[in-house]
Amino acid sequence: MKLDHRNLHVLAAGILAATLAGAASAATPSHATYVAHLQPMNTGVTHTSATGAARFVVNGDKLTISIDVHGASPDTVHWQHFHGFKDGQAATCPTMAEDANHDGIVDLIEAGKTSGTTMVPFITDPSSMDVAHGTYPKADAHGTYHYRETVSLKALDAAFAKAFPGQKLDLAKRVVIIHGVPDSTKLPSTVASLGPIPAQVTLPIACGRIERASGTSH
Ligand SMILES: [Cu+2]
Repeated sequence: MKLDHRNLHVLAAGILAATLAGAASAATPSHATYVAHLQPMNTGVTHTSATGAARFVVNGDKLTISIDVHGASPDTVHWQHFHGFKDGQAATCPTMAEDANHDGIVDLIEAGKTSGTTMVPFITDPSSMDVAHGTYPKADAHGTYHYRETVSLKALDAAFAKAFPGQKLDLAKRVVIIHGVPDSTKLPSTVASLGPIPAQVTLPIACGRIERASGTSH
C-alpha cells in the first residue's frame, strides 16, 4: 500500500483511537457475566471459613447481582461491596502481607492497599450508594446467606459516576469483599476501621477478584 497523505491520517487516527480505548475505563458490555470466587480472610479471628461466589449478569440495562456465602459468622449482618481504585488501577485481594502492623489481622484500612476503596454496596438498593446506612444481608444460624438484586445499569452507572468522577463500573478491575464478625468479637485495638464504624462491622472475612466469565455472552 502506498502511504500517501490520506492513508497516514487514517493510520494516525486509528492509533490514537486504540490508545484512548486502552487508557479509558470501558463501558460495561450489554451482555456479559462476571464471577468472583470468594476466599476466606482473617480466619484466625472468625474461626470459620467464609467462602462463596458473587455473580454479575448483565442483560441490556439489567444487572443482576447474586452473592452466595457459606461459613460466614452466623446470625450476623455482613457488609459487602465491590472495592477498587479511583484511578483505574486493577484491585486485587489482600494477603497477610498487607498486615502492616503485624497484629495478625488484615483490617479494612490495610486491605485498601491492594483492594482500593469501598465503592458499590450490595444492599437492597445498590444505586443509592449508601454504604453506611443500606440494608445488608444477615447470615442464618449456619452462617449462610443468599443475596440477589437486579438494578438498572444506567442508574448504577450514573450513581457511580457521581461518586467517582471519571470512573466507570469496570467490574473486571474490582474485588468483592465480605465483612463482619459478631459485635461481641474481641479485636485488638490495632484493628482499624472506617470512621466511627466498629471494626467488627468492617473486618474483611472473604474476598474475590471479579473476572469476566470466559466465552459467555448470556
Ligand atoms: Cu467492603
